[in-house]
Amino acid sequence: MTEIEHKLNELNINSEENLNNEIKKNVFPQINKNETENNKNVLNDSDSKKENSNDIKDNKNVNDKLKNETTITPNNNTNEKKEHKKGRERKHSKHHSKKISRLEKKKLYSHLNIIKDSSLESFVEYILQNNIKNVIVMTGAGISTSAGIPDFRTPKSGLYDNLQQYNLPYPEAIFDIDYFRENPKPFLTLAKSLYPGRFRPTPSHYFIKLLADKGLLLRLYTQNIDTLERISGIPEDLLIEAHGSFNTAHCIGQGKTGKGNKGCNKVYTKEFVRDIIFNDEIPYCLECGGLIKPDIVFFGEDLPIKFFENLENDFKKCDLLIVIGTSLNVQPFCSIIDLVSPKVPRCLINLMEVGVLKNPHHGFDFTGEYQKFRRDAFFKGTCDDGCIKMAKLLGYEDDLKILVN
Ligand code: CNA
Repeated sequence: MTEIEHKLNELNINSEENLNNEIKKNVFPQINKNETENNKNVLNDSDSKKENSNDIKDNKNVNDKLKNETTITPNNNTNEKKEHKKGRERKHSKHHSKKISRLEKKKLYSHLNIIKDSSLESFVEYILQNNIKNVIVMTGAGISTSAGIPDFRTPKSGLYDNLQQYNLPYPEAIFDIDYFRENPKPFLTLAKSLYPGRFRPTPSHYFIKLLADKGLLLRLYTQNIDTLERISGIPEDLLIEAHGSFNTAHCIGQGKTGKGNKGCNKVYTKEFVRDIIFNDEIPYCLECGGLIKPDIVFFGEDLPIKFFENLENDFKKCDLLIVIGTSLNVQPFCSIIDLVSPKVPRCLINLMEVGVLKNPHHGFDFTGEYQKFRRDAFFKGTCDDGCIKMAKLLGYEDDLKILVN
């Protein structure tokens, strides 16, 4: 039974409805910590998630386990036994308490090294030597910055550093559903700068499309809302827009008609909404007068059903995970990297190292110090450089060029 099956069985998760809450409460223990105020199914921004209350307990278990496994066996030479009894006893008890580090253990037992080291080259070597069929790619705003769309958190260029003009009570308010109902203007103004239509997919998007063309892509889980995955031609059934997208919009009520109106859910196209917001007006429902909101998941809203419908099976099947251009700061998305089996290789392509929790079960472990199997690789650089390099190492360089051009 895989780790995820075991976890989900233990939790008795048998309904989709419960999955979101159960994952947050149990599969991702660090989420509990973040959810002091809001216990609903929400997209939860958690800049502080990286501290993990399980660290101490987990590390103790690991050390206990290593201690048992590294016990020195008594020497069989009887004479030596007699002559050096005292000394040996001292030695014996000393060795009993000796703990060897994860790294030392990996030097001794080569099967613990799924990939040789944390380089992209070693990661690709693994792909070439194994029959990889079910790749999951997880992406964030970093794959679209070279298209001209700013991310959230990069200092200076990121959206969070450029919100002064909106006079917000706090930066995240721009994506807060309650704030939007009261004051939709800031989000709609920002939406104009992100709205689909003006931007082209990047080499990173096309690299993922290439994986789909090669029949290797099991699923792309993206946090992005810019629809560039669709434009690159990644088939819709392989795509999960975990935080929604501008592709559609619907009536959420209130608006002109006041708080009593809960909305009629009427669906609108992105073209309908675009024409209105590009005229600096607020889109209202033609049926009930409620506010129309692009189908982007705001803080305080549920993730799309499609995310939960596929999560369990996908991560059970996954035999390779590639994470590109995300700060891994938003829950529950950031924690799903832990759902693949502990032997499945994972690669992060990002400007900076993220998602390292120094924990035997959670987060990345690029140094091989914390988790049982060494399987994580890191390419430090732009998403496009990392994807182009990976394509080259895989022998897909020409195919990628054709797609990009
Ligand atoms: P983020 O928190 O802003 O993190 C982006 C990460 O990408 C950071 O670690 C950066 O260092 C890294 N990065 C930025 N540019 C590059 C580059 N060229 N090459 C390599 N790495 C790079 O954004 P996340 O996606 O992690 O956060 C999730 C939020 C962001 C989701 O809710 C999205 O909806 C939201 N968002 C989406 C878009 C978009 O759709 N393009 C734009 C801005 C924000």
